[in-house]
Amino acid sequence: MTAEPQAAFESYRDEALAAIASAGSEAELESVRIEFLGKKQGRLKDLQTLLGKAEPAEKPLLGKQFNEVRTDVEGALEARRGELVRPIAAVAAVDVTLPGTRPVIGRRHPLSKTMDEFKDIVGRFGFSVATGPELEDDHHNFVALNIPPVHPARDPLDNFYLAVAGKSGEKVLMRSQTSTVQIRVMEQSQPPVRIVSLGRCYRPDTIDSTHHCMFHQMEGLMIDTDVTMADLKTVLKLFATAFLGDDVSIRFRPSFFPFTEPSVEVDVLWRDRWLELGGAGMVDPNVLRQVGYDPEQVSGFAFGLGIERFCMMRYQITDIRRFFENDVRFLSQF
Ligand code: FA5
Repeated sequence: MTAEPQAAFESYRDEALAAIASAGSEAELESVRIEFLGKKQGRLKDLQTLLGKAEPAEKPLLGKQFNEVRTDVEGALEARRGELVRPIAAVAAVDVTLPGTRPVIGRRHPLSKTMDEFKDIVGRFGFSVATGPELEDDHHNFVALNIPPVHPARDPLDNFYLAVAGKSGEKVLMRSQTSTVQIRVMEQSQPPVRIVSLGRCYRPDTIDSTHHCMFHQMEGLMIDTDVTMADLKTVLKLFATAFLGDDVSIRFRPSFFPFTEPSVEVDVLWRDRWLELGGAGMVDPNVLRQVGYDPEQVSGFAFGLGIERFCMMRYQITDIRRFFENDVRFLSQF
């Protein structure tokens, strides 16, 4: 038997095993595999050529040796691959739901915390939470709230309209108040009703330290057989006291909203200052009729409070714009 193929097998195996052992990454190992085990070209192909040229009588033994060498190299390659991928497998086994070991940078946004607290407080008064869409049609944003197409009350609320029409071809706009949810709830349920709805509103207001074009409101609605302004004042006083922590006073100032009659602005006396909380009033009989309620049988109150303003009071934040700048130095204080 010629020594040439056997020597070639040996040096192939030694070089391959050395290259496999020194491969430091999966990518390097793949290059080694292509060089030593690649099917189309490479060192294994050369050995096969050598085998093909051997004497027929030598071929069975040489073939056996060739297979042993190849199996050794393949085995070493797989073993090395296992070592290289093990760190990733170890990462996969980490329970990502466990608390991290590094200090956490993220916090709940002060507005989210405020909204959660609002829901807790009114939940204790028996109000459940309702939701409604932020993209509204003209009917829910205006008409059902007693604001017909030519009504001047539209002006400050006429809002950002979408270029795309709704399902029935109606104009769609970003809601300008959460009062839209009053209508949606009453359309879908019969009295008694006792809900709040918290969420974003949009208005073409000039942005300054107390106004933004996007802000949050909490709407409240209570409808029953005998609801009065006294109930409204009691609920708002209890609410403000629960949130602000002191025995606060509530003040109603006469105002106008097309969907309540009478309507009021609500102020709270807190730390010797009167601060505006929002608007409120007794639900207008026209609104009740629109949703199929009988104003002779039921009455109710509604209120809409600005969430940012409450949150600013509580945490002594002087500029509403801070809420939406996502500055970690600001957010990490809460
Ligand atoms: C309303 O939006 C009425 N829907 C409230 C209401 C509900 C009245 C139910 C009657 C019955 P008003 O426009 O006043 O009312 O807004 C209510 C509160 O939202 C304001 O007091 C203020 O706290 C907040 N708000 C209004 N506009 C902005 C704005 N651009 N930026 C920040 N907060 C605002």
